[in-house]
Amino acid sequence: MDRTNTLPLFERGLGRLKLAFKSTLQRTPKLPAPPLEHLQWQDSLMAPTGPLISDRRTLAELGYTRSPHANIAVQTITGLSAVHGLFTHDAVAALQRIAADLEHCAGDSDWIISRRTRGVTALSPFLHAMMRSRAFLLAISRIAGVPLVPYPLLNARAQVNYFYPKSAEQPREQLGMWHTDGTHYVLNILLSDPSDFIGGEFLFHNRTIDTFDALDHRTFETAALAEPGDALFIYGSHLFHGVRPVKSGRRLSLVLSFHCPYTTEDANRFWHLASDDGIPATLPNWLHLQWSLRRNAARQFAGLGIEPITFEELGRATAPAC
Ligand SMILES: O=C(O)CCC(=O)C(=O)O
Ligand SMILES: [Fe+2]
Repeated sequence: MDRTNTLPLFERGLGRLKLAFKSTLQRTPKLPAPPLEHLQWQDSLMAPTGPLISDRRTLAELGYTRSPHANIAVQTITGLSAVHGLFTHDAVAALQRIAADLEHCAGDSDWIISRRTRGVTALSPFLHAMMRSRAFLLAISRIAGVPLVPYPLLNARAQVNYFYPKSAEQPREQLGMWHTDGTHYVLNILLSDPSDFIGGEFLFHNRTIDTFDALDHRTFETAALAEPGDALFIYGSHLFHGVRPVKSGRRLSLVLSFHCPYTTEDANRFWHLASDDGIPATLPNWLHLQWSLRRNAARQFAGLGIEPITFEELGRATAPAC
């Protein structure tokens, strides 16, 4: 990869603070009503044979020696995993349609991803039901190596990203800057057919975050996303990643975040959220997040109306209660 293809790095420190004030002043107007959906989530929309994993590296294999969770071994947590055939063709078609319909709620910004619709589980009953399905959560938990629930904060739970090439109407380059996510467990699902766009590669740095250098491409890899519906699962708070500009066609993706209810650690920081949502909206969200993270696992699963997913069910030793 040559230098002209280098992605910018998302603001840190003071830059993120400035963005928080800018976002406070530039709140987007109230969103239009979401489109009506005729599609309903059913567990049969997941491939009966389960997904095929073409690449799995634990956090230990990425170079981490200490686990971000006091009660879970670093060798068991997935750092990245390339996931194929998680959904049936019908499910991918449904997700593509929902993502395309949700674009009328999308906003443009200077944030990591320039064009996206956030909080999509609140806008789509299909996505809402999918994220609360025990079968779906169990499949993602198996990929992650730890039991998962949907991320408690609605805005950060699910988003659809839209990437187009530069044009007269859209002179700004749309890309996903180099960044780490504000959430730990993140499933990045490519919805467009890779043959329908040029560029838009999902890049990641294949080592720990403290070894990241945006100008040193030797540790960068491209995720193997070959079909619509293919996904890269990442421990997003500990893996630098980004999406290169789309040169032609369009690229849509669905990004879902999860939380391990047997842990209380969370990667999100007030200023990370505020740089996205502005300060006033972040205050109540932040308090709600802190309260949610402190509920025990049994209550978190009960809140979803499903039987708890356990470490034993994933073939792992129990994590100490916390
Ligand atoms: O669009 C993608 O494939 C991933 C984007 C991403 O990293 C994010 O939304 O945090
Ligand atoms: Fe990301």
